[in-house]
Amino acid sequence: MLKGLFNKLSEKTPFSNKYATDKTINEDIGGKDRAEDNASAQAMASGLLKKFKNGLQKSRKGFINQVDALIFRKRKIDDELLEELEELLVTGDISVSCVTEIFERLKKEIKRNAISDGDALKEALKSIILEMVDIDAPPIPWAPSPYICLMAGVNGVGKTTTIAKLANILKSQGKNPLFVASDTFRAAAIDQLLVWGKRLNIPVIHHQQGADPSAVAYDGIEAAIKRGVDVVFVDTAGRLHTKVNLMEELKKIRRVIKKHIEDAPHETLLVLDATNGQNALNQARQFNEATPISGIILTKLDGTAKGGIVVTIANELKIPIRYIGIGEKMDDLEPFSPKLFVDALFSS
Ligand SMILES: Nc1nc2c(ncn2[C@@H]2O[C@H](COP(=O)(O)OP(=O)(O)OP(=O)(O)O)[C@@H](O)[C@H]2O)c(=O)[nH]1
Ligand SMILES: [Mg+2]
Repeated sequence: MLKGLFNKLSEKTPFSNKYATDKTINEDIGGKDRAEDNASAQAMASGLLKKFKNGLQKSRKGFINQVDALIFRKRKIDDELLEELEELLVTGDISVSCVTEIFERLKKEIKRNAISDGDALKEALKSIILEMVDIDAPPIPWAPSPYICLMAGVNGVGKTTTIAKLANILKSQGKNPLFVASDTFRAAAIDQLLVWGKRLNIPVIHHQQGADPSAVAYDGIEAAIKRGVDVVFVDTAGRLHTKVNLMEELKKIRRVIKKHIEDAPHETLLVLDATNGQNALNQARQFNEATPISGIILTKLDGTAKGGIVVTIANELKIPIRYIGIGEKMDDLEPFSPKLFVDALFSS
């Protein structure tokens, strides 16, 4: 079981690949070192589970507690229980079409008598949800250099803060990031990025408020090439005079970036606020129509009691969720691990 978890954690633990993760292999080959490595990796995994559990505390105490209460109050698995469960999942921000899919599968399991009690029902629900959030995608390679990440999303979702958190993770892995302040809509947006740059010792390419965002991006990529930086984060505005402008601006920024590097941006990461519920899904659809989104960062999961939005976003869009934001602190951004997410959500 741990093997899958290890693969998922590979971004966080770049050294994990070289270690055997199977307990029997460990014991057979012997080697105190390997056993110790495994123990420390297990400790890391359990530390992360704890972090996920804390971050998802509101959802665990919210809709998952209600699911538990329902299943164990009723005990008998009948149509009434299933109907109530359906409603609960929808109120937990799992979209109607996802809930329909979940129940088609659950009912099949019930029919073949694979589910006979509440525990089995909960386990089946957990494994269906795990499959739904587990979008198969190779990890972000963060190469070639400079690796260009365009950050998109409506205002207030956490783009700028997430850029800082991500850059902080990459710096700790020895990478050399650069910030580009293409949100020129508000002076405060440029200042905010400058403050993060100063705090993290990361250079910021910026113009004045009201400048052309694409021109800033052009200069930013040019500077990145000249300076030999590894990763570039292009911050963009979440609010312009109209939504059409916002999408057109993003397209223009992409075109301008391509003038320097044809394959760039290598990532277009859409930041979504988990507390926006179904609205987040609508935003994702709109952005994805305007410009191809390569990954999603779901912020503020700590602020919602309806963690089901993760299921909706992953399953409806089939775009990988790359990171989740679980707090306001610098280290409150974690690579999204489907297994850890589901384990944390359903844990007591
Ligand atoms: N609780 C919580 N707050 C977060 C998280 N991520 C970001 N925030 C907060 O959300 C607020 C908005 O964050 P910003 O990074 O300024 O959002 P933005 O998308 O850049 O906003 P605009 O520049 O206005 O488009 C800040 O107060 C952040 O601290 C998170 O994962 N959890
Ligand atoms: Mg911002």
